Amino acid sequence: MNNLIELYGANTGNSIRAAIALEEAGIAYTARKVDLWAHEQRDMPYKALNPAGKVPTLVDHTLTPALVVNQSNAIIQYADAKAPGRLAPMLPDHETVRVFDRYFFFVTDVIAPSHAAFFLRQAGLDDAAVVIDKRVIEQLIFAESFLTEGFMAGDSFSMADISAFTIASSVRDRLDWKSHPRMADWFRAIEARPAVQRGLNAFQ
Ligand SMILES: N[C@@H](CCC(=O)N[C@@H](CS)C(=O)NCC(=O)O)C(=O)O
Repeated sequence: MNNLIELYGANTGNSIRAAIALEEAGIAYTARKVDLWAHEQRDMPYKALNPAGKVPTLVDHTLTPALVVNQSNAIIQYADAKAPGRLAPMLPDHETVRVFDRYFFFVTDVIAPSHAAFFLRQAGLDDAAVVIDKRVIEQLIFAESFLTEGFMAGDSFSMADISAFTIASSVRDRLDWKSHPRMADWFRAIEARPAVQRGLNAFQ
């Protein structure tokens, strides 16, 4: 618990991704639950912190003025900057670049289309959503080829595993795990990490 760093969020992939990053980086914070069903994200006082009315939001009161971060992936990069070496290698070398390369693969090629499919489904455009969902699964399965050294970007846990894990969790019922044993082993190993478990439970 640390009231100096607050993470506002709900039990959704975007918030959990941010919580896992803080946990894995060893950054103390207080989780503040935002009730999406009660539309708290769209009302004051939360909306003053996040004008888009979305979760998560991180507030770091150790800085003056307080630092406010609204994007889950920017929170991951904040955690990496604050605790160097935990979510990506410290040196700007080949390994570091590979971590960012893989991390952005999940952010832009898997998570972003998954959000698009969600909005299409909400708009009743189910056929279009199915096409995008199929692409999400295909891209995720392609990522099994990244797992040559055990993790998504080499032989150590990194932010690439965080982004991959939250999106894989959200489609876990639609993945043919038996046909992708390396992916299944990786998923089990990431899910079993104590910091990941704490992040998964941050907004329960
Ligand atoms: N790109 C943002 C997306 C945030 C987002 O879409 N959050 C959803 C929950 S997963 C939300 O707050 N939805 C509530 C709403 O739209 O009212 C991020 O990665 O943080």
